[in-house]
Amino acid sequence: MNNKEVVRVLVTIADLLEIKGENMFRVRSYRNAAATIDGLLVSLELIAETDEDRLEDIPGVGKAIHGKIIEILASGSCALLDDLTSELPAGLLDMLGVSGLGAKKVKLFYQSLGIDTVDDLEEAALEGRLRDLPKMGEKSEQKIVKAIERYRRTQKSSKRFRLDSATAIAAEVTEYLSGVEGVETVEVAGSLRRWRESVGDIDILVTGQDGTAVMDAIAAYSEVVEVIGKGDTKTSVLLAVGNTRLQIDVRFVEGASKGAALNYFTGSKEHGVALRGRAKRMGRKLSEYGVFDEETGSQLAGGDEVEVYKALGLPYIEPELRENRGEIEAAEKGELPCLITEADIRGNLHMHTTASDGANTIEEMARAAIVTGYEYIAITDHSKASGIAGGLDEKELLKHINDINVVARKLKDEGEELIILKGTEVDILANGVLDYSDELLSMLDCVVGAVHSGFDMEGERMTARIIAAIESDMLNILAHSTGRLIGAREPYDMDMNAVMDVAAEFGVAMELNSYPQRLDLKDIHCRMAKDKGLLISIATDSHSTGTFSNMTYGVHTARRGWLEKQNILNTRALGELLKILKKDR
Ligand code: DGT
Ligand code: CA
Ligand code: CA
Repeated sequence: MNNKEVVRVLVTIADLLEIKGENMFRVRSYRNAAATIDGLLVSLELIAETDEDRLEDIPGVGKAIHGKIIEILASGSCALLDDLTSELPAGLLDMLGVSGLGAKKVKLFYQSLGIDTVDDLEEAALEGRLRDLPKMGEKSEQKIVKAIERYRRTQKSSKRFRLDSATAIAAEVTEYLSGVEGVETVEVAGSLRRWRESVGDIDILVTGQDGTAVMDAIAAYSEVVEVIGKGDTKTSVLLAVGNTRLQIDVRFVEGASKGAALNYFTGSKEHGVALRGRAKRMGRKLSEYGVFDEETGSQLAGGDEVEVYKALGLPYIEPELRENRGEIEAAEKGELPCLITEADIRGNLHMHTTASDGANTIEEMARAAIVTGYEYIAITDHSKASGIAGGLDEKELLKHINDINVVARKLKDEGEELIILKGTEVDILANGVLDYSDELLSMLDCVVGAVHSGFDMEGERMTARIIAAIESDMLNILAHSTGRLIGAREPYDMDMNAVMDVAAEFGVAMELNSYPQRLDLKDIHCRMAKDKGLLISIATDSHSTGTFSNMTYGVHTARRGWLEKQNILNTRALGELLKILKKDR
C-alpha cells in the first residue's frame, strides 16, 4: 500500500459518505486527512512497519481516521469502506471517475433521478433530463457527455505498469516458457528491454522447435485470466495484477530470424522506422525476419542482432538508446556513448537508518553495503523539518555522527574496508534555506538536499527556492529533484534548465534516485545534466537493507540518458570522491 493508494481509499470514503448524506464535518475530516497524506513524502507503510504510533504525528489526522489508516495499510481497505460499497450501487464509483463529477453532482443525480451508472447518466444527459436540476443547464449536460467520452477512452487505454512489477512478472513468465519442451531461447523485448520507466505491456520473443507448443503453453499459464488472441506464432494474454490486467504478447520465430525479430519487437517504433528507412536507402530491406538485399532477395543478416546492425552499416546500439533521439546518427559517426554499467558503481550516497525513517540500523545498512560490494556509503537521515519522517534535530544529529563513527571503527577493527560517510538529507525549506546551520553541515562529509514540503508551490518560487539552496554552497547533491512519483504524483513545477545551470556553477551533483516509483532525474534530464557537465549520483535512497538492488533501475535509467562512467559521481574512487565532496570547505 503506497501513500497514493491510502489517499484513494480515504477520498472514496469521503465521497461515498457525502453521497449517502452523512454529516459534512465527518466527510471533511476524511478529505483533509487524504490531502495531508497526499503531501507527505515519507512512506506511511514504512512508518507503520517501524513504529505505528508515529502515524499519530500526521498533522490534522484524528484518532478515528488514524485507526482507519492502520486498517488500510494492513489490508488495503477498511470495514467502513466495505460497508459503504455494499450499501450503495457500484456504478456510483464509476460515475465519480468521470472528470468534473464530484460527490456533490453524483449525489444530486442519484438522489433526484436515481441515476447510478455511467450509462444511465449519459442517456439522461443526451435526453436533456439533467438541465432542470439545480445549478445545471444545457451546457453542463454537453460537458458531461464529453467527459463520459473521455472517460471511456481512458478506460480502454490500459494503465501503464511500473518497471519493478513488470520486471518481476516478466522474469516469472520467462522462466515458465523456458521450461516448455523444444524452446531454445526466451527473451524480453519491447519497452521493458529498453528499460522505460513504465511499460504498457510485456513483449516476449521465443525461438525453438515448436511454435504451437509455445502458444498453447502461454494460453495455459496459471496466472492468465483471458486469452485475447491466439495464433500460430503470436498469442496475447491478460494476467491479473492487483485489480488491473497486464497484457503479455508472446511471439515465436525461427532461430534464423531471432536477431531481426528481437530488433523489431524491442522498438522503439520510432527507432525501427528510422532503421528501415536507412535500410531502404542502402538498397536493403529490414523486416522482423532479417535484412535482405532488395534486388536479389538474399538474406544478409537475421539470426543475430549485432549482425543486423552491421548489415545496416552500424555498430550495435544498446536497447536503452533506441528512442530515435540521435542514436542512429551517433552510431554512424562512431560517437555512441560508452554506457555506464552496474559494475562501475562503487558506492551509494543516499540512505536512511532507524535514526529517522529507515527500518535498519547504521550497522545493518553498513553490513548490507559490504555484501553488495560497495566501497563507500553515505548515511543520510532526514533533518528536523521532516518531523513525520523522524528527522533529527541538531542534538540528535551530533549523536548520530558519533554513532556512525562508532560503527565505522567497529567495522574497521574487523578488517572491513567499507568507508561510511557522515551525511544528511537536509530539507530545503520553503524559503530555500537549509534545515541545519552551515556550521553543522560543515561537520558532514556528504550533504544531500531535497524538497519535502510545499510541492504545489508555483514554478518561479520553486525554482528560486531550489536555486537559493544550491547557492548556499553547502549542498553536495540535489536529491530526487522534481519530486515526481511515477503514476502517482506529477513533478513539481520548476525550471530544470535554470536549476542545472546553477548546480553546474556551484559544483552540485544531481541525484538519480533509483526507487522505481521515482527514477528522478528521468532519462532526458540525465542527458541534459551530461550536456551541462554536471555529475550524477545514482543512489538508492534506501530505507532498508533490501532495496540496494534498486540500483539496477537507476543505472538503466542513466543509460537511457546516455550517461557514461565519468558522468557518475559514485563511480569515483574514494580519494577523488572526497575531493569533489569537499568543494572548498
Ligand atoms: P509499451 O508496451 O507501450 O510500453 O511500448 P512498446 O515499445 O513495448 O510497444 P508495443 O508493446 O506496442 O510493441 C513492441 C514493439 O513492437 C515496439 O517497440 C515496436 C514494435 N511495433 C509494434 N507496433 C508497431 C508498429 O505499428 N510499427 C512498427 N514499426 N513497429 C511496431
Ligand atoms: Ca510492450
Ligand atoms: Ca506489445
